[in-house]
Amino acid sequence: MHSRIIEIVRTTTVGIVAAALATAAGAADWRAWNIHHDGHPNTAAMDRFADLVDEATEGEIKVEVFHGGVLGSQPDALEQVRIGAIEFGNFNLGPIGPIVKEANLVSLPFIFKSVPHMFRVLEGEAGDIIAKAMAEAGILPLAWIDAGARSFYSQKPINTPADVEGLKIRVMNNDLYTAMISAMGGNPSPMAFSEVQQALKTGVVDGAENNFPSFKNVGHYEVTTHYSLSEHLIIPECICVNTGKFEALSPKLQTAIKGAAEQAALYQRELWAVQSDQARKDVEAAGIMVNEITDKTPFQNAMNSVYDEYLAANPDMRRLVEIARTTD
Ligand code: GTR
Repeated sequence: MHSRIIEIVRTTTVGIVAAALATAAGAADWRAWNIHHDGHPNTAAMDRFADLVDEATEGEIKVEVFHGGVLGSQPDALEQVRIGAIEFGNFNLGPIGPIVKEANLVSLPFIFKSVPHMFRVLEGEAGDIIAKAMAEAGILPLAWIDAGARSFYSQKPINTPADVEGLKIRVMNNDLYTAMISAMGGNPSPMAFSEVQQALKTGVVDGAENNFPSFKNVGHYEVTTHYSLSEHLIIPECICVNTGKFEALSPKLQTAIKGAAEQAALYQRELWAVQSDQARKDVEAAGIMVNEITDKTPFQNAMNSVYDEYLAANPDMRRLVEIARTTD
């Protein structure tokens, strides 16, 4: 081979090997899954998280956030984080319940009195139990974030459980939600989040349930007319990481990443407070009729059979329920 070509090949090879070694020994590119699009508070918070990780680890860990669920549906992404194919995720605890039983505490309808009550429970013993079980399953929660309360929306107002009777309602992937809808006489339809808008539009389902920012961000308000404040579920979310990859990091990097997640979570909670009010105003301005439900007792009573059956089948969950109920 001509000596100049040999030289180019040699230096290029040295360059590639050096770059590979640098990545192995130094900076690592980690991926984060986010289901939301621009304009949702969690999208801004996940972008902030990536910046904070970069800063706190001095560029040793670079996070690329993939928004809009492009890396897969939530159940798929959960599996990918468990096996470490994706490192981080902004997950809702609802779809974690089928994998980590303890996480199901938050999926029991009306278990929390308010969002602050939910955070007090998570910040106490119950939160520790849930976090430990999630970490053992490979999805370690670094920080809890706000997702407000979920309410029903449909083409008619819902004021009592009888109004749900006969309606086909989309739910997230968790047997507790199918039981919840069935207990009101409705037909539950578990479905990926990305399919709900079309399903509402074409009448494949009659309604769904979510918080105001999600209702607005993915255009569900464009294909429904009424949002009824049942607030039947207050489900927290997390910024989570693959347990094995996180634990393989130096203690210094672990502290840096945990700190970044905690700061991003505080930012998310601030954004949430402002943007969920704004989302409500925006959908009302677009014509959505929002109705208060003054007496939620009939909904709560309809859930007695859901609790009875769930706790009979899962007696070990009684303790977590007891902790939540006795937390002020
Ligand atoms: C949103 C939540 C998402 C997803 C979605 C759904 O409020 O932030 O993680 O769970 O609801 O209904 O599938």
